[in-house]
Amino acid sequence: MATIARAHTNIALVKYWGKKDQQLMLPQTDSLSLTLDRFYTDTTVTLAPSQSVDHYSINGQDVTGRAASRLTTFLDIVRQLSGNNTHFTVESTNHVPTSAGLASSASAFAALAAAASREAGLNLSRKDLSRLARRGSGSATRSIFGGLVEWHRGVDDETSFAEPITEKVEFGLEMMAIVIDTSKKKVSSRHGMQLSVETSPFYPAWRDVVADDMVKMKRAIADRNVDRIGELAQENALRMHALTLSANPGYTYFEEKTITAMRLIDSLHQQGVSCYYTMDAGPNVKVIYHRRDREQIMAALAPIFGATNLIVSQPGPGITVRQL
Ligand code: 2P0
Repeated sequence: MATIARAHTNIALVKYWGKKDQQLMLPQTDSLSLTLDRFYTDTTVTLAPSQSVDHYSINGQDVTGRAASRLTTFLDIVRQLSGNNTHFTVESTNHVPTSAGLASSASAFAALAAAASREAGLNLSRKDLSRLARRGSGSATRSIFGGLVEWHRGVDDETSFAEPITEKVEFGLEMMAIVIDTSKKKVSSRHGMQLSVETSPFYPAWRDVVADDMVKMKRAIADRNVDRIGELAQENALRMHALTLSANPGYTYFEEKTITAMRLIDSLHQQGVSCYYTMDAGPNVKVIYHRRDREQIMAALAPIFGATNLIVSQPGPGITVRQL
């Protein structure tokens, strides 16, 4: 027997950038994201009573060292919850277009939470799966659900979970990833966000920004207003990135091509095309727009970035789990 789960990645429109409790993975603020259909992880988990340790592979490569200990720490939580101390074999495949650099711990830990908990005999609700995925990676909390998803920061393990705002996003909202190559080593989001919490003088203001943006973003979603959603997401992303520049030591995820993309989208916007950008803990840029404007945006970006580096994604579904 084995259990296989598929989870899609998500991109935050109101960002999570900082923890209040690093052990329980409680965030400082709420956040809100769009799950994408184009990028996902399939994870197969098998109980392995003969093994004295867990075994992992990602895309056919064995996982060892720090990455493996992080996975074991997570599976220990599953063992504790289920009362089943057996070890696991975990095989993950990331479905991300070749070398796009968009692989994400969000889909990875959401899929692992779903597959491992079921394989260990638990039958968790989606809310409880979201709480469990949170222990692996903050953004994974939201990848249990499809469409537009809100993560309530909560005050403890019980109250920090995600829930969908609308799982069927049928008003034209679309996202295009601009793949920007990087060979530079980035600051991990885990380390980066902690540095921002501890050293950025802007951090207290960020908490207020997010509280305000959550209300505004939910109103824009209720109004099915793609233009307003994009505008708010861009503003929120820029303010998140101000927390990296204002940390001590300051750092940035932007590269030259990131800035080039931002300027190009700004100029398209000034020409009357409704398009906006958001960036995460890396140089890639995601464009937010209404699907009717896709061709026009592609035509403007392709000569600079190359058509193969533009990946269009629709809103995606929530987690699926099946036992083989
Ligand atoms: C987000 N990001 O809301 C934010 C915006 C990146 C920028 O969540 O330490 O991999 O595992 O909780 O979830 C990336 O951070 O960090 C992230 P951990 P995670 O999507």
